[in-house]
Amino acid sequence: MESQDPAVVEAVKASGESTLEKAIAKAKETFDQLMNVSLNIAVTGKTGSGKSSFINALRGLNDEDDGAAPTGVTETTMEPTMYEHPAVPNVKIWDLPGIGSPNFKANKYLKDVKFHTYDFFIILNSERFMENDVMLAKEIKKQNKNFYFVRSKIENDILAEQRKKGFDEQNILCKIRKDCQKNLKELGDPKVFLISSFELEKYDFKIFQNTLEEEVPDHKRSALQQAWPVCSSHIIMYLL
Ligand SMILES: Nc1nc2c(ncn2[C@@H]2O[C@H](COP(=O)(O)OP(=O)(O)O)[C@@H](O)[C@H]2O)c(=O)[nH]1
Ligand SMILES: [Mg+2]
Repeated sequence: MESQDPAVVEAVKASGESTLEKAIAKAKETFDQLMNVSLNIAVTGKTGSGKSSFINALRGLNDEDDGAAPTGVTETTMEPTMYEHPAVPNVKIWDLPGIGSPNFKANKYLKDVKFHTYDFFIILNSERFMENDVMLAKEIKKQNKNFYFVRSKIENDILAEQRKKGFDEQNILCKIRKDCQKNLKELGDPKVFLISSFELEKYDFKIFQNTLEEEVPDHKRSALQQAWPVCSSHIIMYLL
């Protein structure tokens, strides 16, 4: 199975093996090991956007339950805190402090929360698209990583709009979704989910859960490609 493709020849050379078969075997071993390691997902966004409440919802906990992430109307998350995903092994969800509070000013935030150490991100936003969302998305893109965009507290938007004449829930949801997508188009074009951590049966919460569970292998693969430059995409292609 010798390939003439210069990129493959180069990748075999970089692997330190003499043949493509051996390079694939070595890549597979490392790949299997790495697929068993953790995927670190950081939940980030503005302070008070609902990050900790969202993580509790993902873990099937109420905010007051033992072991739940502290939530509240004042700043409660003072350092990155890890929670295991309840259904997917090796997935760690990190509850990050909020960006933009006096304790975590935007200009120092990335360093303070060790932003570069996570593999995948969820940006949570509870209102209009803001400058800090752009900054976070750009930073994730710069690191060649990916994120989902979650627009939270969506039931509040519905409640406010209900007071207007000609209210149409689907219309409002569609408008918010399109606005998020428009703002994110140049910033990685991520999947957008509209959720309420208080009404999990409504909106996109279930879709979010399913998407995350289905896409964990993809996210691990991308993390692997970031972490292991020798394993070029040409070799990985043979493994999948
Ligand atoms: N209406 C509404 N309030 C929410 C929702 N999620 C969180 N909150 C409230 O928003 C406030 C901040 O939530 P928290 O999870 O602590 O935000 P964090 O600072 O991003 O971690 C708390 O009072 C929560 O109860 C939601 O989906 N809908
Ligand atoms: Mg919090």
